[in-house]
Amino acid sequence: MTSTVFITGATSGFGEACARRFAQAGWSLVLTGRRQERLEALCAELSQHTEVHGLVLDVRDRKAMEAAIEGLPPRFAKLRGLINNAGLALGADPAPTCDLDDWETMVDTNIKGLMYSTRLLLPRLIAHGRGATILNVGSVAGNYPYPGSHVYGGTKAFVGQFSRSLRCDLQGTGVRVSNIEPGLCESEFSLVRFAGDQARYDATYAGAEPIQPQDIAETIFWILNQPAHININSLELMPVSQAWAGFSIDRSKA
Ligand code: NDP
Ligand code: 8X3
Repeated sequence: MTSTVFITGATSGFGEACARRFAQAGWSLVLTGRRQERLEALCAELSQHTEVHGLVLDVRDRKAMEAAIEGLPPRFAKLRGLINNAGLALGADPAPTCDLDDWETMVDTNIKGLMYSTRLLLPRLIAHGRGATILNVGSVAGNYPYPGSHVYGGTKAFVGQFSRSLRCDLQGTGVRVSNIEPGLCESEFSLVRFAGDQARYDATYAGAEPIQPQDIAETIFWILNQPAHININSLELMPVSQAWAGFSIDRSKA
């Protein structure tokens, strides 16, 4: 039977690269995203190689998520993979001056959206059983703080702990849960974070040889294709150019 993977946020970056990687291997795809034109173009392209079902969806909209998932054609009754990828960071200003609406949007997308897709699709993953995988896209920001990471880092810390907790509840079902925690990767992520500021985007990646979306897709593909008795709990990856910066000390009291 053909394997099916459900990918949230497939209109760019990691999600799009995953869609291409899994299509190349013959998996059927359910692809989601808000930008309809991009989603339709990707679905049209990949449907020349495999079966593709597109859902124009905002993961923050619980009712729309419920309706779309309930309305999936019967051939998607079983899923071998769920890639919870849709997410974003908004801004990197210090906590006292940043925008509370941005904080709310990050929580609604990175935490609540991921909760909705997970809970609503769990029965279909359990129906597949052994070898099925929930792959959550966390971040190094969920493991280590940096100035301006505040709520974004908090949402990704949620993803890490939620992933580990889910494993406990899914023990015995055969369904695996993995969390990848990438560092600096080049994608529209930084354009979204800096509100379309191309100069800040360029400065983020300049000279750093960042990880590319295709690298992440290859890692995710490897995780989902591990033997069914192995669960990759978490996998943290950075470009070689990136490392930790150490503690900072306020010496203004001197
Ligand atoms: P992109 O901005 O390229 O992709 C983000 C994807 O998420 C898009 O397809 C976007 O689609 C979708 N998305 C965002 N908000 C929503 C929403 N409300 N409803 C549905 N889809 C949504 O960034 P990346 O590919 O880099 O990011 C993917 C994931 O990886 C995110 O969770 C991010 O936090 C994480 N990550 C990124 C890193 C990086 O350095 N790039 C490093 C570590 C983790 P659309 O706008 O069409 O809805
Ligand atoms: C994205 C990586 O370092 O910009 O999650 O937070 S970082």
